Amino acid sequence: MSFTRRNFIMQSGLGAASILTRMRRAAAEKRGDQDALQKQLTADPQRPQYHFLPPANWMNDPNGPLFWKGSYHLFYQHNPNGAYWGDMHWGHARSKDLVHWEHLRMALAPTPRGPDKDGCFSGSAFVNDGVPTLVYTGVFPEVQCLATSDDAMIRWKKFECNPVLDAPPAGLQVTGFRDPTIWKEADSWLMTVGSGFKGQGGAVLLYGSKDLTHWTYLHTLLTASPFEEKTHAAHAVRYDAVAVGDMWECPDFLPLAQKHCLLVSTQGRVYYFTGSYSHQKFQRESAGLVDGSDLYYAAKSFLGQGGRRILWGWLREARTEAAQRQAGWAGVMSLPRVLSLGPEDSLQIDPIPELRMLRGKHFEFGGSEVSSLLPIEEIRGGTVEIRLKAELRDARQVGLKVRQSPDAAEETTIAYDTATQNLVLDTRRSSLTPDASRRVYTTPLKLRAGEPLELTIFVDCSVVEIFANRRANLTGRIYPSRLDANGIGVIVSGGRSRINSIEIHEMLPISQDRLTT
Ligand code: DQQ
Repeated sequence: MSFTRRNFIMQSGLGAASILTRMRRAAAEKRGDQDALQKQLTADPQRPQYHFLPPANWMNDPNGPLFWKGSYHLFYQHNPNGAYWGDMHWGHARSKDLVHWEHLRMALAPTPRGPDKDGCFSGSAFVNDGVPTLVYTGVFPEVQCLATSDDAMIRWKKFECNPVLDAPPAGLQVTGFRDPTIWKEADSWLMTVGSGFKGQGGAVLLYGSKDLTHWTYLHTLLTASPFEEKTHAAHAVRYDAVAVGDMWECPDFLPLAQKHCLLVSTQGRVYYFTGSYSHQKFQRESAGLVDGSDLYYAAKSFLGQGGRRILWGWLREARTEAAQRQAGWAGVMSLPRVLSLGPEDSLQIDPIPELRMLRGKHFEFGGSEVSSLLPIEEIRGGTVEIRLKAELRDARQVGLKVRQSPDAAEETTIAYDTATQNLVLDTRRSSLTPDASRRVYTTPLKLRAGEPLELTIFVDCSVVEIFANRRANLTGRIYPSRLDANGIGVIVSGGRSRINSIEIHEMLPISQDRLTT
């Protein structure tokens, strides 16, 4: 007998009326839960106002960003069941301006008994002969799959012969095999897959294909080398390949000016390698960090309107898992960052100029010497963009306090430390609640003699994103408990500094209800 609702009712021995009543009640409860959750999210002061978020629940990696037929598409790893990692789906949203978003139906969900039955993990989007196509990883075991859609990109159909790659290359003992990226060169398709070798480090595997369905393993595009500081613990009780750097996740390979750039995520950080690429071989020449914080991960780029290379990253939470579940949401998308090639083939990173459309009330001053804390009374707020340009002079530290309560019981400090040549984000006093982590984040920033410090800081409720001198980034999460923790001030210690200019803009929300759309 087939399993229909009618058969189920007949077999269960319960009266049809009573079963239907129960089903209706369950549906109503679910609707009620959703309404209650939406109300909770709308009223949550920690929920960012101008960063992209899913409507509720868990989000991690950005997946398959694509500019197609006049719209920006963003997919992301999403658990629709709660604010915790698991049951990986691909959430989907669309935007005309990279700032305001419209949530769309889920793009990918695990297919029972399919190669992605245990989750649709990270991957990429590309266009094949006019057809938008996704490539992603199915897990247990890790395999690579395809899905396509029509122009609207709303309904995705999985390729019936999935998986197109059902195992890592024969003879290679790899630590993982996931997060594919596909692009075309002449009449061949190329695909990178994140991988690595136990005890040796991460690797990116390169494959080639003529038809997207039959793939040949070519060679490693790059393997780890002594640049990466590794804490090799292949013998540890619980060996974690990503934690020790033996597995490179989410590789992204992109042309940048006359060079190429490879991004990989491992050991909680996103690394970049720039170098030369020809005949399917990559020669790394320069390397660095995309962001100094381990709260920024799984970065993924795409080609935007006007040929700009735009990067998304996942911002993790920095509070307990219990607090995340209770909040009903976890994970934020970074602001979109524009990549370009800087001096000595370093990666130059700027916030997208489109964010300026969110600027509201504004305040600026400049040209004063400062040697202590200078509170800025004219403007306060938990959603601001701050631009500071300062000559360091003989100061030890120059920077800002943000989200400061009037009694300074809660405050977050962002500073450049001239002695250590580090950019510092100090969240030890950011929150009085015990759920929030209290840490000092640092990243190296060497200023040339006489070079002014140039900070652009975005504060958005619980998010802080810092861009320094176009070559250092630091991201943090803060959870001030007090609604009056909104003060801003310039801070100079250990000497005097000249503040050439400071500009503060209130940032407008991208939706009326913190639900993004
Ligand atoms: N997250 C995905 C994986 C990827 C990892 C699973 C990186 O595909 O390797 O949610 O955060």
